[in-house]
Amino acid sequence: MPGTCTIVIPTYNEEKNIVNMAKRIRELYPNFYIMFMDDNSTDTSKELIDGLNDPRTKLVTRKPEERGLAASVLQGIVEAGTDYFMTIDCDFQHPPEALGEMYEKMEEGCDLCVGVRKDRFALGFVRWAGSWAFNVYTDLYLLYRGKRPSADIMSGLIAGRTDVFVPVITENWDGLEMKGWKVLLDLLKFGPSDLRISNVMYRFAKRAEGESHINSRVVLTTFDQCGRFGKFCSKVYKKIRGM
Ligand SMILES: Nc1nc2c(ncn2[C@@H]2O[C@H](COP(=O)(O)OP(=O)(O)OP(=O)(O)O)[C@@H](O)[C@H]2O)c(=O)[nH]1
Ligand SMILES: [Mg+2]
Repeated sequence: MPGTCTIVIPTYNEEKNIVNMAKRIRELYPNFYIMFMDDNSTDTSKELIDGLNDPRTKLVTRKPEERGLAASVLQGIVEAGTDYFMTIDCDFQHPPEALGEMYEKMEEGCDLCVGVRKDRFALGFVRWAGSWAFNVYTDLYLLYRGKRPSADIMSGLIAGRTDVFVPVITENWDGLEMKGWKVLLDLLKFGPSDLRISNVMYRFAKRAEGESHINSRVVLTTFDQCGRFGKFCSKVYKKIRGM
């Protein structure tokens, strides 16, 4: 029997994209479940999803005191209840078409499949350079811990087996970075060292509609995920930026 799959989508004020995303996924993958993990958006996201009346699509309104992109994704994975989970942003920077190839990789028997951006320059030079430097840094950190590195640690497009990762998440809940953005780093850091990992290349696009929520805290939280030296870097970064 083919594996069941839930697409977990973190959202905050995505009313301009949310219906298009739900409809596109439904068009491409009639059997997948869709879970929007919404951090109390102040726009009409909830009404729009309710209005779709799709039994396989739901919007979960999260507790306000637990707000966080990573926390939303981690909760979604735990609550998915299917064989596989996949995560994708709601702004079409990740192409929903890539999910099909990732699903095939999961069916072939891998534990984790990572969407790897093949055109990271589209982010602009500064973000490309930052992303590259972080990748090298986190790879070294993961290797030091005896864990598998990743070709694109900053990727938010990932798929995994729930039977592998739900225990990883629930058993390490207190050590996970909830306010951060880089869930993949924690899944690799706390996951088994012999994970079977596949990559799928994809073209990273510009945000379709609406506003970006990224800010310099992403740098801090990612450093915070990387042990004592990472926390030290985070302090230095805060001092430099006067935060
Ligand atoms: N649940 C939840 N989702 C969030 C939060 N902040 C952002 N998101 C969602 O996470 C996804 C990625 O956020 P973006 O603002 O696009 O961040 P980004 O892609 O790193 O940055 P850009 O490249 O500038 O778009 C989107 O689907 C957002 O709606 C949050 O605090 N909680
Ligand atoms: Mg985005």
